[in-house]
Amino acid sequence: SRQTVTVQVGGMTCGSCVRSIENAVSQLRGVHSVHVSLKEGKAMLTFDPKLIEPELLRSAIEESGFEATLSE
Ligand code: 9UX
Repeated sequence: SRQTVTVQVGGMTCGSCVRSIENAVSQLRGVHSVHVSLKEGKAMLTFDPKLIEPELLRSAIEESGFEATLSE
């Protein structure tokens, strides 16, 4: 199954920030896709809710060095 979530991300200032978040999150088991928008300051993810939950996605982004807040 597939679910979507948006995470508000603070502290991104360049394209390397985007790539580091995409790399970190995409390696987590259960993540189908991740797209990070530098301009909008957010990450949009799809994942299998049986394998991972939104809070772990949020905390992985924070562990990468950014402020991360689940939205909606
Ligand atoms: Mo760019 Mo982002 O020099 O953490 S990598 S600001």
